[in-house]
Amino acid sequence: MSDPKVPGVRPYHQPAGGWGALKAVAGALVDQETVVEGGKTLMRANQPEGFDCPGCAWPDPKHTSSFEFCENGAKAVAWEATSKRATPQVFAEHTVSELLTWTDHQIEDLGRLTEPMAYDPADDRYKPITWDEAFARTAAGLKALKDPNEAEFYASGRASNEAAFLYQLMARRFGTNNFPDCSNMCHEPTSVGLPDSIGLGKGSVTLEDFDHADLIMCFGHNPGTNHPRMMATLREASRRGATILAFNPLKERALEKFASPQDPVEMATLSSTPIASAYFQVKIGGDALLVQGMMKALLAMETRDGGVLDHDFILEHTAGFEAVVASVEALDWATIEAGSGLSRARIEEAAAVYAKAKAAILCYGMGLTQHRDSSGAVQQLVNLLLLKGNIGRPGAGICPLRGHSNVQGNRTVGIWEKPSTVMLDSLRDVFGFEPPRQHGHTVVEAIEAIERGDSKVFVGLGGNFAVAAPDPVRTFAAMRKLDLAVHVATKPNRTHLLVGKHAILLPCLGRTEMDVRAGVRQSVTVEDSMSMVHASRGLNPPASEHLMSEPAIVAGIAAATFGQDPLVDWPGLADDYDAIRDLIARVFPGAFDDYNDKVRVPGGFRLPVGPTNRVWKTATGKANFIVHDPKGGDPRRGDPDVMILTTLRSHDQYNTTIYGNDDRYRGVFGRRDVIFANPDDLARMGLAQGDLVDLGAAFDETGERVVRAFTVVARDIPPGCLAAYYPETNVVISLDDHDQRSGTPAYKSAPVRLRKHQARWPNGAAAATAVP
Ligand SMILES: Nc1nc2c(c(=O)[nH]1)N[C@H]1C(S)=C(S)[C@@H](COP(=O)(O)OP(=O)(O)OC[C@H]3O[C@@H](n4cnc5c(=O)[nH]c(N)nc54)[C@H](O)[C@@H]3O)O[C@H]1N2
Ligand SMILES: Nc1nc2c(c(=O)[nH]1)N[C@H]1C(S)=C(S)[C@@H](COP(=O)(O)OP(=O)(O)OC[C@H]3O[C@@H](n4cnc5c(=O)[nH]c(N)nc54)[C@H](O)[C@@H]3O)O[C@H]1N2
Ligand SMILES: [Mo]
Repeated sequence: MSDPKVPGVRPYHQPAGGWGALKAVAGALVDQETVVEGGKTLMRANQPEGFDCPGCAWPDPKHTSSFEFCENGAKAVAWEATSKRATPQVFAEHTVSELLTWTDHQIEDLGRLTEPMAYDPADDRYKPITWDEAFARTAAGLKALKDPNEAEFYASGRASNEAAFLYQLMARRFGTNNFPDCSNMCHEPTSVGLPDSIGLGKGSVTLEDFDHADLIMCFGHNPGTNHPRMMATLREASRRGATILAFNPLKERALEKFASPQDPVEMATLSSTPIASAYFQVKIGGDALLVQGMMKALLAMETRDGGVLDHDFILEHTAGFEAVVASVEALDWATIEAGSGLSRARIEEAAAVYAKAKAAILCYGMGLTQHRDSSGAVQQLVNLLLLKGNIGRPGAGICPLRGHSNVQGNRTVGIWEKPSTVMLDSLRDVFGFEPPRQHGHTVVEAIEAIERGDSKVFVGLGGNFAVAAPDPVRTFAAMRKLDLAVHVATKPNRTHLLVGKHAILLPCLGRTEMDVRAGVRQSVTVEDSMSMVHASRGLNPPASEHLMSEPAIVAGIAAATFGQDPLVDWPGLADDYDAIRDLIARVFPGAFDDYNDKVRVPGGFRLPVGPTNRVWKTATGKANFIVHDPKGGDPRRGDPDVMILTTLRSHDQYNTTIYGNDDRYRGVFGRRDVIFANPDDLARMGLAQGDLVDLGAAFDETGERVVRAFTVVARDIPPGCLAAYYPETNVVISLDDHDQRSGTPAYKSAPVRLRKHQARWPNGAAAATAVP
């Protein structure tokens, strides 16, 4: 289908993985000038004695091979272990306004930050300051606020449990629950949807379950790129004869076939392992209806043949079965087919495979969670599993694929804008202060509060807040209104450059680096997607002698803010992470008992996960079937000219960090300015592959929110659907379009209009019709 006329776009026929992946590892190390160090460092990623790979949250196998190979893990490690340095001299050479004209890639490519710096508005430059000065200014900014709720404490999920715990303690001691965090843009529908269903906002499976499943269903995730170590697991399952079904609007290469770079035979013979047995190209945002269609088909099979549902499980362990049966039976096939983009026959095919499976795992990622109705969609996935008792027994369960390597751990230790009463009471009892009870802001709410002028100070523990968030028109303008922004970071990025009155940059150690405090080499701990907590120890020398660890930076801010604090020994905690872990164990009894002993065992320990053992901490005491409430609705709002855009990661990026411009498995090389569209749609609109197009937010009255002069590429994608890369297309994502219950932005279902590129995009939604 691909047309050779489009420069940089050509079909990629090889399997995912294979020699392409090995070549890419070498390339990543050379690009970042880390050939020797990076190579050595890689061998220690996700090994019992090394550091936790910052690439993703997929767990480590029990019997790790000598080298857990992963191309994108290699890129993440090389990115951090680079020899490039963003020194004060570099910042002296460029004003902030000038740096803002650079691409995201160029800004981060300056390299690792080396010294604390503060923005000097007189000169429009960041200039070095001492750590003491940096802490004093941060404390002064916080103490100047009338109300602690005028501060926002953002966290991106790379911080360790120790750093995250101190961070939430500092902010709550200060008096706020304003913890917008990357989870709010990512798996919040999991944290909101799953507790009502199964009593815990986390996955129920362990890695071993994948050895016992005979069916694995993959909804809306792209593991070849984003969880490459999962490919080894899927490949094993496939070779064992397990069935893998993929549900995704795009045909992702790694879900079709994969060659293991660790398999000498596949590498020598250029062979590969097929992954998905069947591929279902669901329409963007159509998953909840698709799954209800599968349930409807299962119920019909049960009525006809019997033996499909697990009645004992349903009776003993669940509530709400009859209501869901009634609602699914009331749904007509026409609605299901229109909403899912799949025919009844295909949905029945998927249901028949599921009906036969003895043990099934259901995995899902951002394709499920970033829509207007994602918490509800997640609950439909659980319904499907409950029908056949597929939670809480070997080889079965639900498996949300988390994003950042410790995003799940951050939430566990308290980074949460809606903390439980139990946790707050425990903080009170352990530390002797009354924590704030009022719920805080999510990411979207934080941006709205900053925009209104209600929030005046922003502290960021990692991440690239403004670039990751929707609608830069509003978000960037909001950041410029801040009295003070304080960013703890490893590398510079655009968010740091959106300065308001005052801004401070605090350079920290990365996961790969040695962390010595008070003469002792410290280790930190992290939690993976499957609730395994284990230790991580960096081994590289720090990128600069001035760097501080994240726990020490947080403690430094706290000590400057609270002075001689009778309740928390901040300087003492900064020098002894065992002492931080002892406090975590006291605040979360049961979960973290004997924390320090347990993380000293290689491989660590698993936190209690009720659903794994069929313990349901829900209001009914059972797993709940939940009726789908379709009010999230179709973002098209009845306008036939409106198309739906899903925004994706390329193979050469880590969220807002762009390593390079290739997306090998999708056959795109040297560019990111493409939009994938259905060929029939293009023909209907009088467009051809290779045409320059503009993409505008469909309901934007101002006409400002337009992605201009991108190239359209024909792809096998359902009609009415478009796909393009994040963050370049975030300008068309509205801050108002988010999951109604969790607030997660609808990054994967933006209503847009596509038209031939033209000089001006007409103002006003009514004028902005589709291409004639
Ligand atoms: N190398 C690398 N690794 C990463 C990251 C990275 O950027 N780079 N990011 C990390 C983070 S924070 C996260 S959250 C994860 C993200 O990992 P993923 O969840 O895999 O992330 P995405 O690339 O956003 O793509 C999701 C997939 O959903 C599909 N999709 C889009 N819309 C729909 C839909 O409506 N329905 C269905 N069924 N599918 C849909 C897309 O085609 C795509 O294949 O990866 C983590 N790991
Ligand atoms: N359109 C669209 N938008 C999206 C998404 C999407 O799919 N589509 N996905 C959303 C998702 S799932 C997520 S998780 C967010 C990601 O949002 P964020 O987590 O905020 O973004 P990142 O790009 O991961 O952050 C990169 C920055 O983190 C800093 N950093 C890296 N390592 C460390 C470290 O060890 N310590 C510290 N302190 N800083 C570090 C570096 O300075 C780097 O510039 O984006 C969201 N935005
Ligand atoms: Mo994420």
